[in-house]
Amino acid sequence: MFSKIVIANRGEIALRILRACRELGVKVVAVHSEADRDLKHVRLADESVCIGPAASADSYLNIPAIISAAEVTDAEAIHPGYGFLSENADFADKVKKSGFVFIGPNAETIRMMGDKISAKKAMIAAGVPCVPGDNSPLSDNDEENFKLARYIGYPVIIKAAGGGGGRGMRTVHTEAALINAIAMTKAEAGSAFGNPTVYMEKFLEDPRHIEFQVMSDSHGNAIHLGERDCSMQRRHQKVVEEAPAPFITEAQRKFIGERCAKACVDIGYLGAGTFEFLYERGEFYFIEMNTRVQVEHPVTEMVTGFDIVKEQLRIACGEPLSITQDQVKITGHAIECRLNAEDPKTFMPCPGTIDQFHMPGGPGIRCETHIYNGYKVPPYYDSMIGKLIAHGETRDGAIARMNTALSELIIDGIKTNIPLQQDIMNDTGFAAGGQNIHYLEKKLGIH
Ligand code: MV4
Repeated sequence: MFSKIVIANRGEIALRILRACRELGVKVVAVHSEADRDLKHVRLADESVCIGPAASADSYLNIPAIISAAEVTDAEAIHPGYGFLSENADFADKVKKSGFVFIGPNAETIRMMGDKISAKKAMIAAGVPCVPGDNSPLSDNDEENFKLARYIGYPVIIKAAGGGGGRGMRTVHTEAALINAIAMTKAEAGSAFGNPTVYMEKFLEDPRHIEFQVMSDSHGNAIHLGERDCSMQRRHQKVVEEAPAPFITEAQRKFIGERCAKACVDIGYLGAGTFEFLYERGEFYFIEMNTRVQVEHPVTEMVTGFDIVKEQLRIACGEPLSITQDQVKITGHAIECRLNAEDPKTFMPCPGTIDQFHMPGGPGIRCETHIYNGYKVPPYYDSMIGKLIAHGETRDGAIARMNTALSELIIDGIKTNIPLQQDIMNDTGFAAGGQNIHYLEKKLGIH
């Protein structure tokens, strides 16, 4: 195992990674911005290095500063967490070339998955079902594009190869709108991602968003840890996630999960990863792969009893996977509510000082947060300040525990989305389970 690593992140995930390091006897270097001196994991770390001003571009995205911090502290590896540099192939490259281990897949794998066309091609080759489309860059030939759209069948969606996570896409319902939509998406993609390449897919109108967690080692072994349903979202921000996905059968889980694991072996994947699917009318369609640990990884940990972050560290230092597929058992049901410092009605971020914090507890409750009494939520970063996870024997049991926990949770001094989460936990549609990606926005009156 490593003796010391750098955590190149902040907030709850930095604390989560620190806890995994503690359990494995790994020393921790916290790198932080000038605005983050009082973060909980910075206080708990063995060493800390200030890497720049509050703005992310000058600190958490400052590659030379982070690598210098690893050098001066004599660390062996860098854990990128999620967001920031976690899916930046150039960062993974530079970390390796500087003599450190990047805790994640190889730069080439990150690059391949960052290009949504090459990702799809790799998945088709591995036998993972994808959304119908031709999986190659659209040409400038209008007639060819008309032909392709007619062949796929309207509605179609034009997506930027360099996009993902909801950025750089346009739906097209009629032939009359096609050519302009391609031109507009190309122009936007060129300026937003530095890559004007776009591709076309069948547009699925009311899918669920279901993703499979995988872990793959450097010895040719890969496992899947089942799936999560992340359909409760607003403007591409997930609000509630759960595992397992309601109404997905053991046979479906095995079929898709085994294909994801095989794909990992085929592409030489390393570490934790997520295969994102759209699920409609009983069929799964791959859309993207995330090459990082995800915000919602705890719901998978709660139903499998498996520590994904500790396993990331073991895999990164060359150990084989600590379990085999037949040791993966899904037990009960877990739900995660994201806790945001925001107005529950307008969704405007709401930074400020937390003057009272009470963490809920009891059987099956897990609270992942870095906040404490007197902590000041800075205005410079994402508004997510933590996550509340409830595990129960059944989905209804998990909802009941989440409701109890939300009623115990006190975060005073700032506005939070706790009232929204209580509203969702008491929603009859949510209680029924299996709602699609448009459900929450419709409930909130966004059309
Ligand atoms: C789609 C789609 C429908 N059909 N692709 C949005 C985020 C990005 N990861 C892919 N996204 C979508 N791709 C086809 N062919 C609908 C979405 C989509 C979506 C997907 C997952 C979760 C929330 C979403 C919200 C709006 C649109």
